[in-house]
Amino acid sequence: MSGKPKLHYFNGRGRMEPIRWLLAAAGVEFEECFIEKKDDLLKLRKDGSLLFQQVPMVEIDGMKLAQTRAILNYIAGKYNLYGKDLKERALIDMYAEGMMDLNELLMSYPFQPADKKEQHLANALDKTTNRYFPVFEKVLKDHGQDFLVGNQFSKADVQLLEILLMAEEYKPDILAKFPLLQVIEQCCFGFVLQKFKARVSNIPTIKKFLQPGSQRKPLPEEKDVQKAWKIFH
Ligand code: IBG
Repeated sequence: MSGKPKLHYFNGRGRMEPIRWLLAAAGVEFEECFIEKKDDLLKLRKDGSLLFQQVPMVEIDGMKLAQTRAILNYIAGKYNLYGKDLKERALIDMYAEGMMDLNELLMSYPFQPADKKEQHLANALDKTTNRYFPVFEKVLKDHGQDFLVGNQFSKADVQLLEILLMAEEYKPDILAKFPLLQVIEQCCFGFVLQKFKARVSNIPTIKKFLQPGSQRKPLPEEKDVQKAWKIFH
């Protein structure tokens, strides 16, 4: 066995993508075992490999871990991306959970039925702009540090960059909007997040993951949605 973590999921973003991001950020090489058809999923279930009969599943350090958040937390703890004490961990969890909620909204857009897609995207982008991004903008602006928690790179920073880039895929100018009130208050909405994006994108492990040919997955196309649908439903 290679000793590298082995990721079991389909060949697309879905719920595995934040795990790929976090491992890449930690500089950990990983293998991927793609579920191509329903039978592959059924085989894992039959093996007893899936605790709740679901993926993502990650083989790491002799365990078969299920549940996205548990997997992320294990990786974050192991690679020192989870704060220095309980209070920092609580902040990281709080921010990361907000990002998971937003991630769920954005990531599930391609999987919506045709007649619900437009409304789903409008709602997701409204929440992105008016609920979630201002929180992270304010946190960074208020403490003036480079990273969200404890002036130290953590899993919250990795998840924030992933989601900033995903939101930009849907709305390229999402960080460049200046709501009127904020202009009057001379508070440049998006500016702090843009700087954060540039800074974190330049961390060597992340820079590498952002290069073409990495294990980062693209936005799903309709054919990918159909394929995933057949496997999981
Ligand atoms: N709480 C679990 C986690 O976070 O790991 C949920 C896991 C989950 O829903 N897994 C799906 C699954 O295995 C695949 S991701 N379904 C089979 C079953 O029987 O429940 C599905 C998904 C895709 C794209 I694909 C976007 C969002 C979800």
